[in-house]
Amino acid sequence: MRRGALIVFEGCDRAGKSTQCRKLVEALQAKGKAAEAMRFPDRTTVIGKTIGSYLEKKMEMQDNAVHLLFSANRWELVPYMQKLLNQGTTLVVDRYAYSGVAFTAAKQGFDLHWCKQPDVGLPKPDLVFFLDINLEEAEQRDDFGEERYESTLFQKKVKDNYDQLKESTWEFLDASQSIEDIHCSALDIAEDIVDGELCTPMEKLWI
Ligand code: 2DT
Ligand code: MG
Repeated sequence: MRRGALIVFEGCDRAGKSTQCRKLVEALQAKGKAAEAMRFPDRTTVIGKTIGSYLEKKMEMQDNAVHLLFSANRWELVPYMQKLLNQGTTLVVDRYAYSGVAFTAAKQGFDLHWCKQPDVGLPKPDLVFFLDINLEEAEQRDDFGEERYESTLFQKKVKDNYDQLKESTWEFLDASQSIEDIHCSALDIAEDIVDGELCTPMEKLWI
C-alpha cells in the first residue's frame, strides 16, 4: 500500500500557515485522498501543556531545556505519525523542526548546529511549504497577541534563520497573495507529491 505524504507548512507568525493547512486538508479530502492535520507544538500532551504554559508566559524555563521539550513533543508523536503515514494518510503539519531551530536560534547564544541536533532523525518531510511574508506586511495584519516570541524584532531573526534552513524539499509561496491564490498553488504542488513516487522507507531529517 502507498504511504501518505508528510507535508509541512513553515513561516513567520501571521504568514497564514494555519489557514493554508486547514484548506489543504479539506481540499485533499474532497478529492478522496486520506489527509489529516497536525500542528506543533501539540499542546494537548503532558509535554505540550508545559510548552503551552511557557508560551503563554505562565512560567519561565531555561532556554536549552524548553528547546528540548519542543523536540520531545515531536518525538512523542512520531509513532502516531508513522502509523497514519503507513496507512496511506497524508499529514499536513503546521510547523515542524524548522520552527524549533529558527525560533531557538533567534535567542542570544544559540547556533543552528546545536539547535538541530535533538530533531536529527525525525521523519523527513516530503514537502515543506514556506509561506514567505515580508515583515512590514505582516505588521499590517492583525496585531500580535500576548504570547512569547510575538514581536517584530524577534520575527526578523527567525526569518533570517529560516533562510539558512532551506532545503531542496522547500517550496516558497508568496504569502502576500490572496488566501485562494496561495491555496491553489499549494494544492497543485501537494497533489503532485501525494500522487507521485514517495520514497519508502521515509528518509530521516538532517542525516
Ligand atoms: P503557534 O503559534 O504556531 O502555536 O506556535 N515554536 C514552535 C518554537 O519555539 N519551537 C518549536 O519547535 C515550535 C514547533 C513558534 C507557538 C510558538 O512556538 C514557537 C511560535
Ligand atoms: Mg502563535
